[in-house]
Amino acid sequence: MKELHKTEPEAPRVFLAGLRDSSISAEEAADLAAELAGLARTLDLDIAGSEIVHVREQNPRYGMGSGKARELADKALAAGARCIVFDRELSPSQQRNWETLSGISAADRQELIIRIFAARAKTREAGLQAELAELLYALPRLSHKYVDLARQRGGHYGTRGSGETRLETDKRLVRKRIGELRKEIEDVRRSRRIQRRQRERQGTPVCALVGYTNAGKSSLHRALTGSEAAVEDKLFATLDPTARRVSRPGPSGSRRNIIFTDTVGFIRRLPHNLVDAFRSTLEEAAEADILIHVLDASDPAREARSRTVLDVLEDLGAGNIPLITALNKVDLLGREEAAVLEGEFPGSAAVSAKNKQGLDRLWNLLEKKLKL
Ligand SMILES: Nc1nc2c(ncn2[C@@H]2O[C@H](COP(=O)(O)OP(=O)(O)OP(=O)(O)O)[C@@H](O)[C@H]2O)c(=O)[nH]1
Ligand SMILES: [Mg+2]
Repeated sequence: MKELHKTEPEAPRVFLAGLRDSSISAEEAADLAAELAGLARTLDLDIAGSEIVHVREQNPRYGMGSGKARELADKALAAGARCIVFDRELSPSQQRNWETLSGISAADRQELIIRIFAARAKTREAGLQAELAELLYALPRLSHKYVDLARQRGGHYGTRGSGETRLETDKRLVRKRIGELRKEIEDVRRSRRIQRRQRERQGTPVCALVGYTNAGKSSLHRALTGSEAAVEDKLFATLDPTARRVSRPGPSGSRRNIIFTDTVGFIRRLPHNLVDAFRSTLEEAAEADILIHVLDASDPAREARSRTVLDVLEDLGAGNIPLITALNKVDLLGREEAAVLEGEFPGSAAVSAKNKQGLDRLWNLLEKKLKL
């Protein structure tokens, strides 16, 4: 099955539909649309076209008026797309309505993110969590046309069949597998907890690097620890928390240890199924003694990114952990701009993980906060 999918010559052609209503500004809609294109590129999808639809009429059937919906479906078909990807969560029934209307597959941002996680999961733990997220997402959508995007993993949960009986069997199998996965993940979580307790007993403080995907967390982790974590200009390059201990010279010849954990990146509208499935990984941040929030300072949307990260941290129960902001990629900014930014973000250090710039200031902030 996998082989068959690997040899598929063409990338699936998709049409991207950003949606804008009165709740978001034109700027934010454009930024979200650009991000959706980034997610599609990460999956190697062939972008046939894109459009930001201005939604004035809230029709629950399609999430927009039926005239607009028809127009959008026609555009996607004319562009030769095999799938329309919406930048908004589609309910299972909306997804079906779109597929009936257009005759092609309909997907949403959540599905792209879940597919990326599934495609990039390398370790057993990440694999279990990604599969759980996929199944939680798939369960209410077993009749959805998965053909297009499933090629990354080969639609292993059998959605090809048709007819009630087949679907009911699938549902039972999927539920059973979800139960197994939850149990296996709980085991992994338990051993993580034990590891953490051991570290606590040794009194070694843990610093987790958190932040938006592609902000440079792995790069900074590498710069601080000299480790070899994968750095890639792709979204969600890291799915497993990599921990590494660093020994620093302390007062009067003593040594101070600190553990740095690299973590999975955040993104706006993170699928709740994914947060649920990846809770044990995300917990690494919630259990840290201190957080370094890595922010891409060269990104014009850095304020929105920063807010997303702080919101997710709050959700994870990590809102009260001391936090230092590392304004990363300042090599792409002018010196003055970097200084102004440091003023705007209290308790921050302008750094470049790439050029190893500003790391002394970051260490100072860290040692002060940890009272090392
Ligand atoms: N110019 C510049 N680029 C950087 C810097 N730090 C990281 N990058 C680049 O930003 C991209 C993302 O870096 P990563 O370290 O993989 O980012 P991440 O936050 O770990 O990303 P995910 O694991 O995907 O969430 C890579 O192309 C890096 O080379 C920096 O200080 N300056
Ligand atoms: Mg990373």
